[in-house]
Amino acid sequence: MKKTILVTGGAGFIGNCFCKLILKERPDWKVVNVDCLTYAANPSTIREEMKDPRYVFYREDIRRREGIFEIFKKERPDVVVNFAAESHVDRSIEDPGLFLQTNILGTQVVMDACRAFGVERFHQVGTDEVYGDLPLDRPDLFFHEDTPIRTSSPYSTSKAAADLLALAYHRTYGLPVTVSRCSNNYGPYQFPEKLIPLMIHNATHDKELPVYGKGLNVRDWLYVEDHCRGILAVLEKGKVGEVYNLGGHNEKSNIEIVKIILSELGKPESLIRFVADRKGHDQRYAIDPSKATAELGWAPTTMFCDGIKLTIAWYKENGWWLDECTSGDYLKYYDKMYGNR
Ligand code: NAD
Ligand code: TDX
Repeated sequence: MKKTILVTGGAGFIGNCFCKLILKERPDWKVVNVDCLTYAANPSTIREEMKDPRYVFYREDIRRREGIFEIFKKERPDVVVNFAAESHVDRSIEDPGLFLQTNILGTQVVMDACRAFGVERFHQVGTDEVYGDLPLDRPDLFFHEDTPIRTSSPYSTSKAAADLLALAYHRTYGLPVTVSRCSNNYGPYQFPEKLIPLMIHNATHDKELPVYGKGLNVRDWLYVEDHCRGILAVLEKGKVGEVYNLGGHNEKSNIEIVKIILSELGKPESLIRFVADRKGHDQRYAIDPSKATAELGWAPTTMFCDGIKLTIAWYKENGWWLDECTSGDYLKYYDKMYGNR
């Protein structure tokens, strides 16, 4: 069936993967990508999609009500998926204000446009970080959809506020909202400020690998395409007003991840440098995805041992993409974050 799907943040890591998936697997759908291209978006990421007649790109900021309403008026989307966000925890610790503006007020603008023009679905892309963290010594505990919201960083707090606002728009105005909360993603096109691409980039250039604290914090890693298939499953089979956790029971400590990357690249562990810990650093994330599996028939398909090889191979073959990301302001960012750590 013909549909127009409007994706915000579609030039970023996960949003672009989602656009690629829709163009490939839903041949009747038109994809409208609205992204203001912050530092986190390398325009080369969307180069291939731009050639597709079913893909339209608008450079617009979700905080700019007038611009967003204009796009809705022109495109009349059936479905809206909100990926656009400031997404890096360390940056939120340095400058919380922008996170509150984009992640909360930007989401409000997009939902107001949905109400004004009418949509079949507004989907909010959320994170497991809204549940806070779990202790390292309780491997029996997991995040469920009804785990209390208990955020640690300005980033996770802004994402929690956006989730709650979306659910409030459902209850108050009847907006057909769904929310997904996913664990840490990895894969091609991730900006090299996040753990996995940063470590691949540094190891490739024989630079030190800065591991926070003792490297014992645990994250639950999911291949980015599995996340995108989960979002599509929520759109097509999920119940309005519901939250779905997406994750693949793939917990690894940061030091394990770093050692896997070094070994895959044939680089020595002497490159590891333990640095000052992140403020308020969450100990462990671990998703229980059983609701998504039972209700949507969704389960991840890429095993970590395969996904990490695919990912490393992609960054090796596409060094030019990383080089584009790490030129210009990246060096200033890197010095500020890691210079005196
Ligand atoms: P990203 O930082 O790679 O991409 C974000 C995109 O949003 C960029 O293209 C950026 O230009 C755009 N953007 C930012 N502010 C904007 C604004 N005001 N107007 C329009 N566009 C704007 O992020 P990502 O890792 O792809 O994350 C996408 C979404 O998924 C986010 O909402 C994030 O909170 C969520 N999420 C991410 C992960 C993860 O592991 N990366 C896990 C769970 C949830
Ligand atoms: O240089 C580093 N050294 C290090 O030890 C960096 C950048 C990170 N780390 C640690 C901190 C975390 O324990 O690695 C872990 C992963 O860090 P990030 O890649 O920054 O991810 P995280 O903070 O877990 O948040 C991510 O997952 C949930 C995404 O950035 C969020 O957007 C998503 O919502």
